[in-house]
Amino acid sequence: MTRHYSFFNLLREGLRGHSGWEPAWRDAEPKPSYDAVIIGGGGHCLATAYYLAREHGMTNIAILEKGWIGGGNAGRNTTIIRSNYLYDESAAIYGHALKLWEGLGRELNYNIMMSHRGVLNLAHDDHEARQLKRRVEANRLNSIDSEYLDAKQVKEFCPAISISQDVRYPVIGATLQRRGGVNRHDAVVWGFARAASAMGVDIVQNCEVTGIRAEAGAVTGIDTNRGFIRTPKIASVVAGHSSVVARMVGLRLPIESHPLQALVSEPVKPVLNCVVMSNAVHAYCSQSDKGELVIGAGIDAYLSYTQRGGFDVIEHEIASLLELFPNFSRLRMMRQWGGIVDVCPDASPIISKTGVKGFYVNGGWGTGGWKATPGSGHAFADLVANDEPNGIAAPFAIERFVTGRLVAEHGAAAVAH
Ligand code: FAD
Ligand code: PYC
Repeated sequence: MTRHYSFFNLLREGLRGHSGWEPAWRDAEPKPSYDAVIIGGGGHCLATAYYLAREHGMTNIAILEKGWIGGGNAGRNTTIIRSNYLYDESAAIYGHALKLWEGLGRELNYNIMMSHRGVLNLAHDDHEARQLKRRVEANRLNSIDSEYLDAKQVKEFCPAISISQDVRYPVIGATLQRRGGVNRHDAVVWGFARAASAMGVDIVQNCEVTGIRAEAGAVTGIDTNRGFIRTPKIASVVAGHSSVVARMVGLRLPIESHPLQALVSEPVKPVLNCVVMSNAVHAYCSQSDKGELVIGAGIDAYLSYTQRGGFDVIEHEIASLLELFPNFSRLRMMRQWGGIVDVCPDASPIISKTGVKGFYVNGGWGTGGWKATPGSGHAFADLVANDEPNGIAAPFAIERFVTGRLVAEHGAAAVAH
C-alpha cells in the first residue's frame, strides 16, 4: 500500500530523523540459491527484474549490486529520452521503450517526473541537414514522430537558442521529436525497485560479483564478496563493466569502456524549454526542474574505469555551448561527474544469449541507454525467462559481430563515441 505524506508528516519525519518512514524496498540478505540472478543495480537491471516477476512469474530472483542501486550510470546520466534512431531494429526497441515510459509513472504508481518537452537535434551544415532529413523520413516510416525545422522554426520552438549565422557552427535547422524529453533518474530506479521488491525480488546491495562458475558449458553459480550463490541463470546488466563480467565466464565482448561526463550549472529561473543536442559541436543541454542547466558532451577518447573524465572535454563543450546560448556565459558550474559507458563498434546494444548456457548479456548501450531502460528490461526479461530472443531483442544478438549484420547507429547516437 502506498503511504501519502502531508506537510506535517514530512516536517515531523524531518525532525525525528526519518525514523517513522517505511523503506520503499527490502535491502535483502543474499540467499544460498535463486532461479535467476541479475548482476547490477541500474535502471536496466531493475527493469529486467520487474518484468521477470510481473510478466514471467519469476520471483525467486536476486539483483546483486556492488554499490548501491542507481549509483552507476542510472544516477549519472542526463536522462534524455527519444526514439529517433535510423534503423528499423533500433526504432523497434527505442520506440517500444518510449511507449512504456509514457505509462510507467502510472504503472509503478511512482512520479518519475516524465516531461515530454521535445528534443532538438541541430544541423550546422548542408550535409548534416541532409542526414537529419533522411532520419526524419526513416523515423516516419516506423511511425516515430519526427519533423525537420528550419532555423526560424528552431528559434520559435526554442527561444533561448542563438541562430546567428556569424559563428563557427551556425544553426541551419534541426530535427524535433516532440514526444522526446527527460525524466528523473532516481525516481525511475526507486519506482522499479519498490515494485520488484513488492513482488518478492531480493535487492542485495554492497554485493560485488567476483566470479562465475560453470560446468559442462552451463553456469552453476556466482561468487560474491558475500559468499557463493547457486543459480542456473545469470543475467549481466553492468554497463561500463560488461566486458569485465563477461570475462568471468571466458567471453570476450567487442566493447570499449570510456568515461562520459556531465555537469550542472547553478540553478536559475526557467530559461530553456526543451532539450537541445548538437552532434557537430559535441554539446547538449536541458534544464532540470530545480533550474540547473544539465550539460554534457562526447566521451573522453581514452579507455578508463575512473568515473571522472578530463577537464579539456568540459572546456571544449562549454565553449561550443556558449555559441548556441551566449546568455549562459555568466553561469557558474556547480557539479561535474563522469560515468563509464560501454561502447559497441556499431553504437548499438547487445541483448543476447551467449555460448555459455544460462549466461545472458544486456550491455553495450554506450552513451544512450537510459532512454531504452523499460524497453530493454522488457525484452531482456523475455529472453532470460524463455531462453529465446523475441523479435525486438533478436537483432541485438552477439552473433551480429560475426555475421556482419550490424545496426550502425553512430549518427543517431547523438553523443559522439
Ligand atoms: P548502470 O546504471 O551503470 O548499472 C550497472 C550497475 O552494475 C552499476 O550500478 C554497477 O555498480 C554495477 N556493477 C558493475 N560491476 C558489478 C559487479 N562485478 N558486481 C555487482 N555489480 C556490479 N543515456 C540516454 O539515453 N540519455 C542520456 O541523456 C544519457 N546521458 C548520459 C550521461 C552520462 C554522463 C552518462 C555516464 C551516461 C549517459 N547515458 C544516457 C547512458 C546511460 O546512462 C546508460 O546507457 C544506462 O544508464 C546504462 O544502464 P544500466 O542500468 O545498464 O547501467
Ligand atoms: O542518447 O540522447 C542520447 C544522449 C544524450 C546525452 C547522452 N546521451
